[in-house]
Amino acid sequence: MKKTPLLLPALALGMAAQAQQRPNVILLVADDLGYGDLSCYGATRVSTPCVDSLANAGLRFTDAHATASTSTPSRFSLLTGLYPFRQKGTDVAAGNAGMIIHPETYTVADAFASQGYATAALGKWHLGLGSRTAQQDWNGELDQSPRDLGFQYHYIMAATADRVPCVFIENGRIANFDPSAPVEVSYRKNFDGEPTGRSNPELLTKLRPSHGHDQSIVNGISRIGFMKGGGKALWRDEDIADSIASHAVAFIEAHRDQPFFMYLCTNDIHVPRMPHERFRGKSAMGLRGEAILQFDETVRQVTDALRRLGLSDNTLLIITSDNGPVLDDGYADEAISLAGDHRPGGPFRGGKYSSFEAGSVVPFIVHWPGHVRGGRTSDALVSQIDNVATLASLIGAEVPEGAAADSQDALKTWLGKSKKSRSFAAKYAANHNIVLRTDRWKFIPPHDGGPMITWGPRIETGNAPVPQLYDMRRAEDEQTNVAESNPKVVARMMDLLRQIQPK
Ligand code: NG6
Ligand code: CA
Repeated sequence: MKKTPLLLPALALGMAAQAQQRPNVILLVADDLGYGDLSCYGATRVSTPCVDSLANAGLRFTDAHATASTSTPSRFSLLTGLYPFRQKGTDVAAGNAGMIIHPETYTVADAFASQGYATAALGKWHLGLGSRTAQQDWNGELDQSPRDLGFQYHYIMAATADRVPCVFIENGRIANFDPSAPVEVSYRKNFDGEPTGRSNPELLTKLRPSHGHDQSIVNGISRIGFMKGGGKALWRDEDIADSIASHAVAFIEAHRDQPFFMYLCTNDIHVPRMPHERFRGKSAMGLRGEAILQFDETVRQVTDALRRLGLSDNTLLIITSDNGPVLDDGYADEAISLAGDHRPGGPFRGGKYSSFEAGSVVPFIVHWPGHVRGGRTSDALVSQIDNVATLASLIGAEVPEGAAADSQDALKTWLGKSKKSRSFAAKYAANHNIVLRTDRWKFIPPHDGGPMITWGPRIETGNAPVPQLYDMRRAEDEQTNVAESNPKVVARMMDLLRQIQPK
């Protein structure tokens, strides 16, 4: 239970005035947007003018890390300040997973709520809903939701666009609920008479799967998992970005006079990539490029609203991604054939899921006029694990003893007032290997399994039977394993791994 202190009226008044000046915070998290996918990070085959202008007026980090190379574990850390391997069941969640962050766990939203902020989660959620897996009452009120984690408002997708249920959830209930079409969800078996991508490929009018994604069909696209019903509540993929942006803008408008924290997660550029018709034909890279353009436009819609409401100067905006890029992630959207020489992971090796750097090195831009000096880059090593302690520090929230245990206050570095790196960044690959980065080194402990992902995406796993050590100061491409000539560094890394992952 959070306690509200009793305040003397005069004091309360003073605090209210002060409250007006406290900065709003928007944590804008893209999905699967790679280090090399923005033009401010070197992309040339796609242009992201809005993000670029924020980078130009803010601070752009070149060595920023997610804690995982997939979404659920990465977001778990971002919100809790705990590494994903601290808790069982933080892997990529099904659309009917129970809520993965437990209500008693301290979150970044709790920090903001404790300081009188209005808090919201919008867009991609992918951290489970309801107290029990597969037991949700989708047609009533969910018994656990982001409201139990400090978010006073939410308008979210339960999981991902490629997973059922294909509806938005607003404050614990299906948004635009259609009583004539109750929703049923299963990740075990289909509902009688419902078509699937596998049995009814003729109904796949918009996209076909390249691997997996052959179960329930919604909007001419087959998904992972089975669902029935939904009616008018079902989303149209082409409208997802606009729905998220318009709800974000509405939230900003409603809270223009009160400090707010918004965890704003786009669906772009995750699969199925089906951007709005107005982006069609606008990118030489096809649907994946168009989804990047759409992401940039979402950023524009949000920053335009801030400007219109006079809130730009008093809003700290962070733009980042949950994990690295993938081209073919299960739909035949020509992402590979149209990529040309575009390198979605920038100079880094691997991609989403991988132990190599492209899996978890992410764009990271901090924009706050008057507080963060513009036009600069920082090569300090930063990690999203520090989000909770850093934002708590920004707003003067006290993190309770033992909470957010892996998170450290990196505020000076995030605001560009210091170049100090984190001592290390630990990262959880999709195969559960925990890999380490320091300013100088990348370490991948030995791991079973082949060098390539076998179930679809053409991405290197990073697996090797021997320890891998790369000197990141000399090359970002993780090609020359120097483990044998640096046994002491390897021993130090193994030691560090033992320390952060108590048996
Ligand atoms: C994989 C999906 C992929 C994507 C990923 C999660 C298949 C074959 N592939 O299992 O399409 O949904 O999970 O992505 O099912 S994430 O960015 O949300 O972590
Ligand atoms: Ca992702």
